[in-house]
Amino acid sequence: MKRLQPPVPRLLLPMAVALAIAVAAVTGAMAQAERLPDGDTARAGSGDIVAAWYVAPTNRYGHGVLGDSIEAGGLAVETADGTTLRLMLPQTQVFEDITPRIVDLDRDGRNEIVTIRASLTDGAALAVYGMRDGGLSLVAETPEIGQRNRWLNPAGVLDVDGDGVDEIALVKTPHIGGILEIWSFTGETLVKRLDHAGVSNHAIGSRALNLSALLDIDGDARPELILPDQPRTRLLALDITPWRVRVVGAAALPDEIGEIVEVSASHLDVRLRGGGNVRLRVADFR
Ligand SMILES: [Ca+2]
Ligand SMILES: [Ca+2]
Ligand SMILES: [Ca+2]
Repeated sequence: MKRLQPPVPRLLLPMAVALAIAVAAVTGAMAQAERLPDGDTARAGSGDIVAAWYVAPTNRYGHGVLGDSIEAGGLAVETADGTTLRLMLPQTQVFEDITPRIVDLDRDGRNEIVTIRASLTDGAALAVYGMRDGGLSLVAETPEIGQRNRWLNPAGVLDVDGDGVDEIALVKTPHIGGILEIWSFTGETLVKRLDHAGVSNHAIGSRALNLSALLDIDGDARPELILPDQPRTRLLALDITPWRVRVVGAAALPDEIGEIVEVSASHLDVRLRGGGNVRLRVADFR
């Protein structure tokens, strides 16, 4: 004869379920608040968003080009009044990035958060977030590259056409034949203006994403975009005008670039991948 389980008191079962749900909710909230382990907090001195960082570490993508296969499932911001807001991605996406970038692209006093967001099936897109109607929302995005495990890395912002709104420079697929793309932000969308092959601003497996800079090498008060060539052993000075790119200078490096660590009006300091730093002056690009 089958032994009967002692009946669970009627009130205890709902309480146990409620407790389990509450524990799951707290655990879930903690997981959502947990920071990306190798990410930093971006900060801004003015505007509606004063800080931004990635949260909700996840290994659901497994591409692993940024030093580990832990990417972020969410974006957190702190607003000027001290409120923390979080935006969680669907399970089909991650932020394949380390630290978000805060910039007021259109100088309207509302900061844009520029991110690298990847789809598990279609690879990376550049996605811009901001405060809309009191909440943190997607504002504009490029199309995804269209293939899993394809990545892109932003290279900087500059107002190419002088309309008061910064364009975004990015390098698509920097590991397998990088292509510089320039995108204009309209406030609601991103519009591609040009592309230019033969550059790279990331070494696969590296956590260093800053391999580009703005530097006026010819003294015309318009900065050139400084970007490594495909082997990353030369820095190219690119003059970008609406809408074309010209290589107007180049400086050779003794070793592959690791990262640009300092930029002034007269020079760049470059950390080499194999160790050691080198200073490149404006004249080195002529
Ligand atoms: Ca803005
Ligand atoms: Ca512009
Ligand atoms: Ca210039």
